[in-house]
Amino acid sequence: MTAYNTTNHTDSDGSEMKPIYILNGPNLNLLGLREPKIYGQETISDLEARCAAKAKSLGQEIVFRQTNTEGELIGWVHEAQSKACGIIINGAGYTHTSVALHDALKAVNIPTVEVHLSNVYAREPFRHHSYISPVAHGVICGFGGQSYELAL
Ligand code: CA2
Repeated sequence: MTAYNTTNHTDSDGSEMKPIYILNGPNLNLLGLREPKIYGQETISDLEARCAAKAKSLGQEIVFRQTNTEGELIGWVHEAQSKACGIIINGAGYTHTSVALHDALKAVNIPTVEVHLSNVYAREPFRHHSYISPVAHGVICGFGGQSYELAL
């Protein structure tokens, strides 16, 4: 996945400008290829481009990543502590299962927004509980790709 964080970007006061990490969990690489009625037609690359355009309009750098592996996702959360100014995370299935992801997000003290494409509360009961929500500053769900833009 492309990383949109370029080097040597500075803020107006000359200080280093850190990117927002946009982290995506398992199976989101299938976006646009399966289940379009639930998740829409947009592919993960389309979503990345949408986020990059929104971030550019805000003068904000982003790093956009997707993984199917819990440990890799947790490693990126740890990395964000020193390299990012915030996290936007769609934990996908791990949202509803991962105490380890909860613990990792709790351990980093940068603003975190949980996002979902679908309205998880209008879906099966097992999607109504999130291990991320208690350690996120805010939650946005149900707006498709726009959830990510709102988070930015
Ligand atoms: O609505 C969301 O963004 C979800 O995080 C998506 C997850 C789901 O487990 C959460 O409850 C809500 C699923 C991501 C898998 O995405 C697919 C996309 C196309 C085809 C199959 C799966």
